[in-house]
Amino acid sequence: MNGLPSVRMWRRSGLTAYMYCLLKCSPLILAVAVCHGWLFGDFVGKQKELDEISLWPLPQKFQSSAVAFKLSPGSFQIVHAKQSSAGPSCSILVNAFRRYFEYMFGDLKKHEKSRKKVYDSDLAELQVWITSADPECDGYPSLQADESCELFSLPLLQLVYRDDYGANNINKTDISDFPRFAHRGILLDSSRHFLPLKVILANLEAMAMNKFNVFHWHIVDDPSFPYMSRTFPDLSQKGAYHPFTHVYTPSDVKMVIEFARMRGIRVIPEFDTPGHTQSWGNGQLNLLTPCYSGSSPSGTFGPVNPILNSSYDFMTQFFKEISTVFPDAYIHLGGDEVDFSCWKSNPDIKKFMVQQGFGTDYSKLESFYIQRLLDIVAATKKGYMVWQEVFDNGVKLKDDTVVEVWIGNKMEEELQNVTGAGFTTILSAPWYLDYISYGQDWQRYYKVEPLNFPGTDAQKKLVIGGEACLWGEYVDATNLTPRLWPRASAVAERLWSDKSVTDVGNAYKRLVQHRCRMVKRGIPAEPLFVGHCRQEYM
Ligand code: CP6
Repeated sequence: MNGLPSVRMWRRSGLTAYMYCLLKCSPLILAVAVCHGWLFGDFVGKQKELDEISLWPLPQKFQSSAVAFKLSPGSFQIVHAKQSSAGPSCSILVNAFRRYFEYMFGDLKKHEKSRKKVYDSDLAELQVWITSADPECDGYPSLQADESCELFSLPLLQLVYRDDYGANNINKTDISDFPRFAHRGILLDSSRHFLPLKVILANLEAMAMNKFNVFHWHIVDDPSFPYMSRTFPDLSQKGAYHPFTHVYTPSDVKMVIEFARMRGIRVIPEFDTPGHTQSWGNGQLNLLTPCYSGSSPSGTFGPVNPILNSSYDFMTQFFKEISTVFPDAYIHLGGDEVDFSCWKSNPDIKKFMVQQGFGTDYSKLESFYIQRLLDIVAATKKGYMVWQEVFDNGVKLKDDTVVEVWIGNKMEEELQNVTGAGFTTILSAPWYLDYISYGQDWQRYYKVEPLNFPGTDAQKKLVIGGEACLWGEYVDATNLTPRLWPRASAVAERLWSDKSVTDVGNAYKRLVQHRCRMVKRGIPAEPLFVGHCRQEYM
């Protein structure tokens, strides 16, 4: 330890990891930290020029030298440092060591794996030193997690390349890194089409490779209700596309949350009300507003019925369950796109409007509902996120509410208003990845500058990040992954790297390689343009 430069390092999920890399060939001890996402893949093609090292997203600072070491599976290992506060029982690290070892060497041929001879230039081991408390590492990632890391010498894998002889090489590199924004999310929609567990897990893996740290799970919506509720089993029994095959059981949900936790990813479920709730009505009698045609019910239903106490009793029980199933401190409550036509048709609602003095302003009724819902959820000790309409309608929000700005026109004005009112906000308006067009639309996502709106420094600080949204109308397991990647990678770099990282040409070169790394790891990420990967898909 003595004589080493002081190292401040890796914190994910409340962990600080110090990684030391011991060289067998010399008494010199090199300090190394590994952040997830640095640890994968090999370079495509022959890469010797340092400026071709294709890190994605680009670290805040890094410096590479021409000094190269060999990595071979027979002589290299990842271990806990003696000083580490996390022991062999730290599930996150044990899991990560295994994963990264596999990424590094998994594809080597048998004879390469079993090479006995050790060379002087071989790296012997990587020591991981955790300095924070939590030795079991059984916590969950959070918005407050410090994800910064500083590392000396040898961050791995993305820096690993095959030389002309097929051996793994790694250049001595120092990296100092931290995210520009704390909330870097992907929205997936499992209601328009059911997304099999496997697809969700594969995309969590891709998210980790791109340093995304929030899975915004738009789990239910109008077309189907795949979330299996313990309290209200009829919701999925009657509201899912199929009651057994197209549902997320409690153990499925647990698996998603745990798989995400291992990768430093938060799972924020969205249960969108009062609109977008058609499927809820199948399994919960009297929850939705009956629409009228003239003086009689038409047989169709609208948003959640905001004038019945039973609606609020239901929400109380339902969100009590949700608050225990999902460990994250936040739940997304939706509140977008409420269609007033059904409310307007219903005589009981009209009467209630008069009683409450709402006149004909149905956004007041919407706010009345949301206000009560927010109070219900606040009582479960959770924070909440909402779509921008909730703020626009003047609902009174708790101080820690996160307002998601999704409407494309007047986005700057909205950011100005939301932050001007003192609320934290995330941006998804420029990153609707369900919209596709010919050509390299990733560049459009890449060029967005989230803080490009009029406001004070204090206001800009309230923008805590953004989300790439892949709504599910035209997306299911067959096309989700290639439609999302590497297009979402552009958003990943915008939210992670420094504001000054804007060179599209340079990004293109790195992203081409990063995309090949994803392909190599079995993620069918689509090509950016003409070209090839050394290791093609399948
Ligand atoms: N579903 C839900 C959607 C959308 C929203 N909420 C949506 C609206 C407009 C576009 C894309 C998606 N499909 N529940 C809005 C947040 Cl362009």
